Amino acid sequence: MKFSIIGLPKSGKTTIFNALTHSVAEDKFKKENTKIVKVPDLRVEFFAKTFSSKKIVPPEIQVFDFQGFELKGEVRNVDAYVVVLRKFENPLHPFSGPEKPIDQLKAILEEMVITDLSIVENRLNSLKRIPDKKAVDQSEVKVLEHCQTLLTDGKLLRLHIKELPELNYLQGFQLSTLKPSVICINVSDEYIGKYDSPEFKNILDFCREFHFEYLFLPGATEEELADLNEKDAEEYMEAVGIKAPGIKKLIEKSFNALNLITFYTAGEKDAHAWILTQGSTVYEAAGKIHTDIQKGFIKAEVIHYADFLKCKTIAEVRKEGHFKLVGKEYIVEDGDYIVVRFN
Ligand SMILES: Nc1nc2c(ncn2[C@@H]2O[C@H](COP(=O)(O)OP(=O)(O)OP(=O)(O)O)[C@@H](O)[C@H]2O)c(=O)[nH]1
Ligand SMILES: [Mg+2]
Repeated sequence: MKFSIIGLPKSGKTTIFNALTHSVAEDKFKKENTKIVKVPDLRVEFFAKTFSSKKIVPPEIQVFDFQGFELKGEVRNVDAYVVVLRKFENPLHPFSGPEKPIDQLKAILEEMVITDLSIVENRLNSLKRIPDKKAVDQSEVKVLEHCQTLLTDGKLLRLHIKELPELNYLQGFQLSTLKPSVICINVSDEYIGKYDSPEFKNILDFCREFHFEYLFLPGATEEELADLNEKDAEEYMEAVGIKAPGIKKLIEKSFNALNLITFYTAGEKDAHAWILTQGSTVYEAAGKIHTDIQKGFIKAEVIHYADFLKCKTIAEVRKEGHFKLVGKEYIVEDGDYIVVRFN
């Protein structure tokens, strides 16, 4: 899973990148930062303990942070965006964008629409230049023309194109308005605990109307928190009035935006968390583990984490009858522990 942190220049992208990735000494002026974030996951730790696994493999996401604001190349080559909106004063680092978060978001979305429209129109033009009309897939042309109409009307493709055949045609283009975005309002500490104040009402209404996941994050404070040990972090959080590090919430929201769930495999060798799209079958899950396991799939044994928690050992789980023997079509649930039987 890959995420790009985007936002207008000096909105606090690198600050949030540092908080998220626990990098303390990042150079704020580097053009591009990237890091793998191991997502904290209590369930994989539980499975590791239960199976005395030698190694833990938590879910991983790759995060990118770019200087300034451009929707070019690598920036777009991701599964989702974290869109940072600035709501803090910093006279040393003045901001040239609009003061209100909602206007920043509208400017960013407008840029996404324009970029997507030019990609779609370029593709349409190159298809039109092909002399042999029979060589052109007319279904693709139809899908692109539909996108062109939507984008010309300023619409976000994500809210209008949801069916597989259409989505398949658009897969390779990295269209920004087709990707989920998590809106992250980067606030100064004075706003902590005041997120329901009237001045945020319009941005929150906007996020709800357009189905964006959103959250508030005091970026500078979160960056400092990431640098502290657990005890100091707790004291600091209490002092500023934060219940839990916002970064965990950011990951949660990103998972929601992408409809992701986690399933687990575990044994002596390792306890492994795997990321999967909600609604996937156990057959697809097997493919994540290994193509050979998918090819030879016979049945799978499934136990939900919650049942495991009640029983503690696998023998007890079996005794209590929490084991489900399922076929290829079983839809994996978030928190399932899976053993694939294959030949
Ligand atoms: N007071 C305050 N300052 C912040 C906050 N977040 C970031 N800053 C400061 O604002 C300045 C810009 O933050 P960056 O994280 O570098 O912003 P950026 O979006 O990465 O900027 P570019 O990469 O140049 O586009 C830095 O000096 C940060 O320390 C915040 O929540 N509160
Ligand atoms: Mg930066």
